[in-house]
Amino acid sequence: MIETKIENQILFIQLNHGPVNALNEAVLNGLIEAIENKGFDPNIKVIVIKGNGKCFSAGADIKSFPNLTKHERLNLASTSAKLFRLIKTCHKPVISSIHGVCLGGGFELALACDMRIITQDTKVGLPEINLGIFPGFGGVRRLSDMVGQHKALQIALTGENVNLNDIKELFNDIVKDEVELDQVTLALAQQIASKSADSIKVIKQMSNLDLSLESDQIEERHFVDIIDTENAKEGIDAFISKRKPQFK
Ligand code: CO8
Repeated sequence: MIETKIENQILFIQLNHGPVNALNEAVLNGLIEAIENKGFDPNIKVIVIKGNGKCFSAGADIKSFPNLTKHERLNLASTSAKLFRLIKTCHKPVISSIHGVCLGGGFELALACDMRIITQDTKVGLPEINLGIFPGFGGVRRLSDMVGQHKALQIALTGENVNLNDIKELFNDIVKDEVELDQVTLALAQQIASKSADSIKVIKQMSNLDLSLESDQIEERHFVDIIDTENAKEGIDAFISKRKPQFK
């Protein structure tokens, strides 16, 4: 259900649960396993998540809902929360590369990633309300933070597919088709992978912190330490010697 490959320090994770990459316990656990196993490997600098086949994901596996016991529903909720926390806390930036359909839990997964690139014809929305449930993978909270409560509420309360132009701030790029999606995703991942692993890790951590005094202190400590890394020595020396740095 989850396939992985590593190329040029990029971990590619593919959802492979046709026809619409519905998210069930096994798929979510597969994602957790992929990130836990390889997402902390010092040789990996970026993670890309993409759906195989016709879409990114149509959300949670609706067909499994009627048979889930209360215990299994609780497991599904806690597994998704674990995955989304892991995406935030792992040291690598996670890019979701989105095409076709990105609905419900699929959209919530994309929102939990650090960056998003999407094809212009992708169906995006939170249709859970049409099933008499709600976006239980943190989507309303994340969306409120990212596009404002007024837009998040409209999306979640109507269940309508969203015009991408109304939420374009969510995306690093909106591209023409899947060919361009793969090119633009790879170019971004490769560009990041050419940088220092130490800088990538700290920048990702900083992006999750607020502007409190405590966060200032964490940032100060990182700044003091990062200058001692081999990568910083290489980057600074390369600048002074007018050459291209070779980062690890
Ligand atoms: N789960 C299971 N099966 C699905 C899902 C899904 N989410 N979406 C589509 N399928 C199935 C269809 O039933 C169909 O199966 P079959 O061939 O056996 O009839 C097959 O996939 C293909 O679907 P369509 O024939 O409908 O194909 P289309 O290309 O016409 O449409 C769509 C594709 C747009 C994806 C359409 O199927 C659709 O709108 N699907 C529903 C999307 C949706 O409502 N998503 C929200 C799911 S609920 C959710 O994500 C909750 C998350 C939080 C849960 C928290 C729990 C703790």
